[in-house]
Amino acid sequence: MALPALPEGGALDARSPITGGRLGGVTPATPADVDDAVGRAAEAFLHWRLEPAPKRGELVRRFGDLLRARKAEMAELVALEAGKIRSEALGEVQEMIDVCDFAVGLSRQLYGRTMATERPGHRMMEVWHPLGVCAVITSFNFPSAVWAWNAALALVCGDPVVWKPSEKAALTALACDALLHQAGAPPGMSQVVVGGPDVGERLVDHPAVALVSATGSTAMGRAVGPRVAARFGRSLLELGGNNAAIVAPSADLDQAVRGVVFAAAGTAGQRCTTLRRLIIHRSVHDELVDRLANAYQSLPVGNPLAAGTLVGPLIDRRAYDVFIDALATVDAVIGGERELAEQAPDAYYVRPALALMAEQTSLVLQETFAPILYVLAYDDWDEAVAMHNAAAHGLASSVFTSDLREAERFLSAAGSDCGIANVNVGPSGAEIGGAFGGEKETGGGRESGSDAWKAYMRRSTCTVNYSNELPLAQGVEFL
Ligand code: UN1
Repeated sequence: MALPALPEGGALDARSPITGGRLGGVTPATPADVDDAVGRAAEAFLHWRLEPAPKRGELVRRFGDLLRARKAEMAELVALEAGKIRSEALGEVQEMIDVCDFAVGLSRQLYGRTMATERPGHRMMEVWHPLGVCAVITSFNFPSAVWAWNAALALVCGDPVVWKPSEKAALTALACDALLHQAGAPPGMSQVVVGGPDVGERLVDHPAVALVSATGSTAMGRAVGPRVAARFGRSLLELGGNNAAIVAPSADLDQAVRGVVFAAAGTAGQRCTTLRRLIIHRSVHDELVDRLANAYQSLPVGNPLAAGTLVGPLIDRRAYDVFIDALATVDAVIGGERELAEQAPDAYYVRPALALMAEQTSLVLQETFAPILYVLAYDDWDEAVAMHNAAAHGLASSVFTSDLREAERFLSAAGSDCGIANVNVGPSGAEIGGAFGGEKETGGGRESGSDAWKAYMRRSTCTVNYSNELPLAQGVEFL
């Protein structure tokens, strides 16, 4: 496995999980650089907020066009830096294109309401205004799409973006930013600050940052949320999940096998929406486990850019250690071996693991960001839902069933407690049109589609009196 030579840059190493080798160097930002970036963004905001929203949408449309034209190259960079297989890397770029299209449409649909007023000769309405500088903090596993969900919406909503990508995926961030400038982003509207927690903290605490949109671990969110709240800033948190699927007796098992294997082993188990817990009715448990075991044993693991590979590498040694540590204490395991250690000693390829568990231990209930699927059995529906909802996270969830009642119960108020609930669809691979995010330790934020745009704007409730009187609300008499 050989890596391409990329231009040399700064002091921070950019590495590829494909070999563990160095791709190039990136210049890390200092705290003063972060302040400068926020200052430039605040300056750009003063102009951009006055551009009509459909004109702002033009920029995003041009950016989407460039992404279409450069889709294959961008995907190659995503594959090199994050280790995604080509089709998933192409999917990630497609997700950016899709959200650009969505945002362009949205730029003509930032609707406010008018409300019936209780006073004669008055009109009451809400108007949505640009919010201000948005800081976007992203993780390595979706090195471009998650930023695009935020940036495309923020730009049409009138906000500049300062992006702190994962240090593990800085080259992809720089490429996205370069394309956005090629599309005509005015100075200060899109900036990247590369670095570690000190860079993130500077953004989080900066009084001129109106919104901090952060994707990462619950530990990160626990640090970010209160700090932003302490200065009355706004935060949008997307903190991963411990996603489960219930497989009911009536499930179409062919569908369940395909849905489960993609959701659990796809992206080498490194999505926030990865399936981590499989709760199978005892009547179909053994058959489904056999079929999954066969599928897992034949999954092609290897260089993500090679044709036919379905499982690429883990991001780094640390991810591998977490994987091994978790597997050390499970009841029984299928798969889980390290692969290709001789050909790529500094890379970490593993066969995804099925861990058969008698009960939901504390290990099962914590998010392990690796391709381990904990498999559990259940006897009755209420027990399955209770097991499902026992995790601290609340991101994505699924039921595989042909029983209408079970499907509806899963989607009801007494069913899945997650932000995303699916029937006969795995928990990962959500489309951009829906609001993306989850409850509990997932952080409560919503990004991407539906009305997630409201997080990037401020609401002004406006009342106009066009009468010659001055009636007071609630019938109050004064003067
Ligand atoms: C993430 O893993 O951080 O639903 C985002 C999905 C993708 C996005 C995942 N559309 O799996």
